[in-house]
Amino acid sequence: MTTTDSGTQPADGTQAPTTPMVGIVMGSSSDAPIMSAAADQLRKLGVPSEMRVLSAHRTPDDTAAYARGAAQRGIRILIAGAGGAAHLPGVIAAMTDLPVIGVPIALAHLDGLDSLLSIVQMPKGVPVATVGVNAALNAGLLASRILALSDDQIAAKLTEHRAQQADKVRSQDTQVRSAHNGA
Ligand code: RP5
Repeated sequence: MTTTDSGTQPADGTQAPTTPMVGIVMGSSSDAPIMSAAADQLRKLGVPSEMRVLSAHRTPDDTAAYARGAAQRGIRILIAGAGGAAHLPGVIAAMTDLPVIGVPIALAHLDGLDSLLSIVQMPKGVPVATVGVNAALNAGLLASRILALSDDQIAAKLTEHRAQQADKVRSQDTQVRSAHNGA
């Protein structure tokens, strides 16, 4: 699946580039309800992405092929989510020089602590930038911030996003103050 922001298409009818810049991978389709938040956030910021189910344990050869070929296909950042013995982000980081963002997924047992520790405690020399448990939205934002260093359009959308976020909190502040302080 490739997702792009149709709102960024030029008015002259030409197609904006849709080559995925971010690869979103997950260990099982059961992770998709969480990981789709990364794709949604990227789409809102006009960042094309692709999604794959690849398992470090169950399809190790496919995972290796994907990790080794991603940079050559134009992927700039990888977001990898997995739960339990969550080795997918680390295994991918071992096979590419692209930045890898890990998303620990909470499963039925251990509340995601197992996934978090599996992803965050990487050995020296093989970094994975780990976001919070189930925090796929933040993974999408972090990937966008990295891309924005060399892309003015993404940078502008991020600035707008942060301003909208601030507006929401200010409006909450107004409501709470009015309800509790009578002001
Ligand atoms: C992990 O095992 C996957 O990332 C998923 O979070 C978990 C459970 O997978 P399924 O049993 O739902 O396929 O590898």
